[in-house]
Amino acid sequence: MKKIVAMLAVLLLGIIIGAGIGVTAGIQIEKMWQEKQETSGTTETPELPETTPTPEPTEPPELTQAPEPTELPDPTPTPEPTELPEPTPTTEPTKLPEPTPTTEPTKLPEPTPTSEPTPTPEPTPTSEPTEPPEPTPTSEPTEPPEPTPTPKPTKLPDPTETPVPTQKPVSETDKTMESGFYGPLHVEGTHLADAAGTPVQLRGISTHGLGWFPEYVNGAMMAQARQEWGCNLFRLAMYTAEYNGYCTSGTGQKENLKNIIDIGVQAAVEQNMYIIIDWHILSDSNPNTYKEEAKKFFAEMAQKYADVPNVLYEICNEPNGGTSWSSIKQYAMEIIPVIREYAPEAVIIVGTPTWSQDVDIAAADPITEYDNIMYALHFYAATHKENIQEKCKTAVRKGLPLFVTEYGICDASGNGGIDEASANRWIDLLDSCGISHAMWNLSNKAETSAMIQSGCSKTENLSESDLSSAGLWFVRMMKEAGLGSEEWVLPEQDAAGSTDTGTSGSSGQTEVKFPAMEELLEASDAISFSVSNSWRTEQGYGIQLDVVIKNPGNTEEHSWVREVTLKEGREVSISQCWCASVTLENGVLVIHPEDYNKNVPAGGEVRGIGIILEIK
Ligand code: IDC
Repeated sequence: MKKIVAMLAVLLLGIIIGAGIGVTAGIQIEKMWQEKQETSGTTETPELPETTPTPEPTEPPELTQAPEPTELPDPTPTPEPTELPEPTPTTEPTKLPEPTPTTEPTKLPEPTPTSEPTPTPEPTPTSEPTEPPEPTPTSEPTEPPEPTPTPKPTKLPDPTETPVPTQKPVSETDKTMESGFYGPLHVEGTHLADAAGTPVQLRGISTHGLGWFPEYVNGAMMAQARQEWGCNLFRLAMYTAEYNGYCTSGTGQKENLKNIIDIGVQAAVEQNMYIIIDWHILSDSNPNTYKEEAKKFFAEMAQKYADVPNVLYEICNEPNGGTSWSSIKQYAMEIIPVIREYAPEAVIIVGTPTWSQDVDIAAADPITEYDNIMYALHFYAATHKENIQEKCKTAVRKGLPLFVTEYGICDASGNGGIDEASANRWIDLLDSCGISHAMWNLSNKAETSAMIQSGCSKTENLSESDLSSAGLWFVRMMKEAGLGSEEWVLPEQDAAGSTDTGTSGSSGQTEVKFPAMEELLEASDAISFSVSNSWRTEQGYGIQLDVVIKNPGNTEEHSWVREVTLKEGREVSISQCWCASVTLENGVLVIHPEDYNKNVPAGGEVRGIGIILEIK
């Protein structure tokens, strides 16, 4: 009998030890967070617990074999005539074939053109007649075109109920390592807030796709972003359907990607940063495309990081291709409860229609069933200007909590010219509303939005000369916000509103302006053009025209049409257009209206039409 009791005891002990080992890995990150809680207030950087299942950080998933061969020509040459009123150019007008294979030795080629029907949000006109300048209950842009002359000042007129803070809520305390991290966050009114209800604004950077550039997700890189640049936010952009995407690449890659996320989350805990896990839909347009995968993924993430307050969940990067808000909402209503089951308070960010630009539409019909929900607003400063800022203001006035989880200071292709003036206006607006933001992208890809020089192969410990113009702008912006280390001595600012070529994604580029629009076409009293952006392409120029249709007559004009004969001497083709349809035949541009802007009152105008031409 004694013998039996003794054997049972041994058996029991064995089971307990076994179970203990089993759960150890699972609770490591929670432990890290708890340990940090106990030691908070110090700036030391504790060692990561040795037992955490850290995957090889240096091993980018299968990235060695294919040195970027001849980059495929732009993956999205097909215009997308269907979607209106938001123009939907699907090309990346400024995206050149990757010119420098040497700079991305380890990268794999870009996804094939066919797989990316709609990678780039459209360049949009700088003023959009179809957007109401003032918030209106209807989100449909059917209003008569109304010129929206000047950009709004950065201070919003006080919204009805929810006050918009007019200054950076936490700029002073942000400066130190201990601060800038506020523990678990929640959403109050239009803001993120800490437990005491103090508004919190997060600022930082987004990775490029984890499948392309996993190597920048490492502790040292994130420590630098935090300690030297002042970032308290890091976004992990995990494409679902593009190259090495989560839903299109098989089980091994899924594990790779989750490992990279885990490295990021651990480093974020270590560095007192917040981190966004971004389900980066793009060519898959509608988040419902991979909804079941998304549910599984977010269940796993929320369970794993249930007690890690650093983690925010972004459930669909940029719905596009005409995906409606109601369709996004349906998706959100299935994903949110999955996350909530494990992480009941976690902040969840929902993408909005038209590449996360139509926050005004979301504001008209927000998700009311759950707390701590925010809405993504994305912009690319050289493309998206007052019209999208109006959407931002409209949404904030209606009390919608926004999060700019992605923005660029170049155009919507991620390439092209930098528009610093527009970028600064955007940042002023965000800061004046206390809206958190993350800049696209931390990589050395040869594109303007990449923060690192394409010739730089470092993945940590970057210096000034390793940064591209976009990277330098970012560090400068953070410094000007009172963040970032004084040790960063930045080169003189580029010429204000400088336009980079985008061919190298780096600094030192020369300004590119299309020499003379008058050589190409001429205005009349019925139509005028202005160049809102231009850039060099391999064979010539890309030029973005803002078009104004005028009616010099005394009677209202119905279903207007304009024909403009191009001057000889240049080979011109239409790359994109919006808010009108445009054809080019025998050297004549023929411009037809859309339904909503087909009438021009006597002496009036139609604005907001944009055309991108390629010129050789
Ligand atoms: C771009 C990358 C580019 C990549 C492409 C894939 O910068 O290197 O080839 O995606 O389609 C977004 C998207 C983001 C885009 C970025 C620039 O969220 O994935 O990245 N952009 O086009 N929305 C607006 C712009």
